[in-house]
Amino acid sequence: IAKKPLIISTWNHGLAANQAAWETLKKGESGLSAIETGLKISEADPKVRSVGFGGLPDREGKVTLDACIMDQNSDCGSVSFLQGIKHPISVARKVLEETPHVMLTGQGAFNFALSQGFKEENLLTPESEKAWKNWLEKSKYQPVINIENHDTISMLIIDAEGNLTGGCTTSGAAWKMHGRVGDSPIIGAGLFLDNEVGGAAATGLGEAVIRTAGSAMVVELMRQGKSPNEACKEIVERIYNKHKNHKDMPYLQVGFIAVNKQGEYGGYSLRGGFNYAVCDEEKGNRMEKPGSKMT
Ligand code: SD4
Repeated sequence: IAKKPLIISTWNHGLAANQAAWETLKKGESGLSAIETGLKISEADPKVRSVGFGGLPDREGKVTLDACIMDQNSDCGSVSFLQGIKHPISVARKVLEETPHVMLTGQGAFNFALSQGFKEENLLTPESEKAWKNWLEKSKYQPVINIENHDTISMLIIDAEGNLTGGCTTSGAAWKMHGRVGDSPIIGAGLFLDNEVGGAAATGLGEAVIRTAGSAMVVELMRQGKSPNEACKEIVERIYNKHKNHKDMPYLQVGFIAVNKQGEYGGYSLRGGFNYAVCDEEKGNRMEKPGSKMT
């Protein structure tokens, strides 16, 4: 039975992010503030090597970040290929609130961030630099499934009034080509919501999520009456069918989380190992493990 408010985030690092987002909601702040506050926790944590500060770099040793945020009015803001700014989710929010656009990328996103008062910082930690130097020895691009159990963080919120907000932030696939943009800043791929229906968000190999418009499709299936679990499962099945003979299949992982307008939530992944954090009034903040197509 559904509970509102409810917060759901991908992976183990979702727990700390949920906690901060929950406290923000409880203070009476907006869903956008809760998303931003929650996701900033992962972005700032150097131990999370797949998001923000301390994220693994691209093959040129540069940390490049993707993030987006979306609200109940379908307003959204997104940054991609952003370097030198610790909190891309905050810049994405500024794109939503302060510009006539949805997406800013690369140097333009960086210049915009500076104009909004963000400071340039070095995001490559000694640990991540060392990992990159080790990688250079073989220089083989092969995404790692369930990277350290924290890949992208994607978060969905349904507030006490039943309004939806969502966000994603990531340093993307480690050792990607310089300039590569994943699913996470792309509305419809890494994140989508429709306040009449529900919201969905993705983690995993962004290329596969973009090819299939993953999160938008999950929301559309919920519109047709599928539960969040069923909708996530059907899209994972579709992604599997499209990729079973694809070169990406050996390292393909995708996972979705979803919440509907009633506050029912769910998730599903291609391979096992994916989990998400859920927070509500009744059961508190905990990890849950969704079903998966493969082990
Ligand atoms: C992306 N979904 O950029 C993100 C995270 C990732 O391997 O690193 N996937 O594709």
